[in-house]
Amino acid sequence: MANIRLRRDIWSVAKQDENAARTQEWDPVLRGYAHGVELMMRLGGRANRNTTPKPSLDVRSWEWMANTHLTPKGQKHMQPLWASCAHHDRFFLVWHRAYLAWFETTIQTLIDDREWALPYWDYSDPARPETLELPWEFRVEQRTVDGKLVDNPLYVDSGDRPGHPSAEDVDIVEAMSERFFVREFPVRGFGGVDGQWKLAGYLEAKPHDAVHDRLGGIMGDVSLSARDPIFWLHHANLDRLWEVWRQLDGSVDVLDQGGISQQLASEWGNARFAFGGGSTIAVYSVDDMMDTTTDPLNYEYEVITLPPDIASTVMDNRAKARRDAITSGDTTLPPHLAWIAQSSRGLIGEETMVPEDTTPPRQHWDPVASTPGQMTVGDQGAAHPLRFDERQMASFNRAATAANALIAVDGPARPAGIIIALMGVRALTGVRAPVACHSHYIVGVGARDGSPIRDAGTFSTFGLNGTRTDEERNYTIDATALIPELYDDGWDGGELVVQVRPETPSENPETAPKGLSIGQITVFLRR
Ligand SMILES: [Cu+2]
Repeated sequence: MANIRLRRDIWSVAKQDENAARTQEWDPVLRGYAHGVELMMRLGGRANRNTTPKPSLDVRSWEWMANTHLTPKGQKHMQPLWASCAHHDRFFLVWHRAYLAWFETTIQTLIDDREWALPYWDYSDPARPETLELPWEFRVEQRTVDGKLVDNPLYVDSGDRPGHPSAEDVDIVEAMSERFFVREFPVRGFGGVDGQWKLAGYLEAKPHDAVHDRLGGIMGDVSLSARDPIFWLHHANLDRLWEVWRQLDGSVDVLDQGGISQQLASEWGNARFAFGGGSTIAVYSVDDMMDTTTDPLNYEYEVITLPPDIASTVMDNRAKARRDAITSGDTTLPPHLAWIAQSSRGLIGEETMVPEDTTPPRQHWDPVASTPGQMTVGDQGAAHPLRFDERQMASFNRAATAANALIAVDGPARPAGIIIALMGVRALTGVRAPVACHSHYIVGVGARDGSPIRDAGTFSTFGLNGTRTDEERNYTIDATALIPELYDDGWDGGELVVQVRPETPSENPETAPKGLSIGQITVFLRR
């Protein structure tokens, strides 16, 4: 049996300050990493934007590694297994797990150390705000090896890595509060959605996309991001957060989840991920990826518990979602158990002992309004009034009134939820700015034309900058929490103004990113 290696928290092994990182010998974990990265770079590729397309490139080189994720626009000499990453996709977590395993094995071979394991960058502990900044080992231009100052292969020029995430960007409460790996569109699961639409799961949207975008530069450009040595520690952390989620009470991973589509079940059972080229190809099955402590993975994480404050908020959110499902009749529990749950709630309170559902609650979301065609979002943002379709509303009202017989109403029924879906989002082309679109956008809603716009949520556009111009993303924003405020604003429940704007408009309109085009905006109401 192979040894189980420990993937360490970078903060357990990193130096405390700049001077120490430059003048003292590093921890063996980081020494091994720097050595491995250096050897890979010697075989081809650097941590910058320059691409040196070579027809004969070593499979173990830095460039081959990075191109396997995605290749820069206009890349020549493509290889069959390049550009194979899965984004905004339910395979996001499992594909990247295999990718990291292949990377880790490559480093082990190059540095001839079978015990070496990739460290992870944990940035999501509110009690350690300093962890939002990169460790010094990734920021000093030179380091000390055997008493001599040498170039640091983990260093990236600040122009290629201009920023760092905020506490909000790395907030994992929303992701960890979701119990199910996949949900049905327009609702998202922890890891993605089931069905035909492509949509990021909660974890991929945040912290994954948000951290990429906030570091900016190479990391903010999906086609170059794997050239930055911090990429691998960011992804090791996301892989760890999947393990953190899996061990939380009530989490249902995809294979244990009831009600998933036949297509997903067979995709999940049959998927294989291949890396490398020529005579050195590594193949991983999804099955191989479901237990990190067995072959071929053989690793564990130093910490897979949530910080205490986050853990209590997450468990409260999960309990509340469960009570809501029971009281609204959305539960998939067998009727007698649902009845016990419902009738004992008042007597026993919140700690009712009822088995956890392994199937997501049944929810009915009606599309009630869509934009007629494509809209563009420039530097100043754009707003669209959406009148709800009368026939859709008639059926929504009938169903909603039947479900809540006690609150019959004349006008539109009060929705139990609102989701705004932005479908077919692309970056506009023809740019003078370094990027085609802003990295962060805010979605706001208003009761009617002229009403105040209330912010419903944000999305990061990681994946749209640096890729093909026909690359598309879909985003959903849950505006349910704003329903009371919309009524305060005099909402008639028959229309909604949807606004999309960059979080930070450019200071200089001349060099502003051109922005986004949105194929369609759809408003969903929950009965
Ligand atoms: Cu990534």
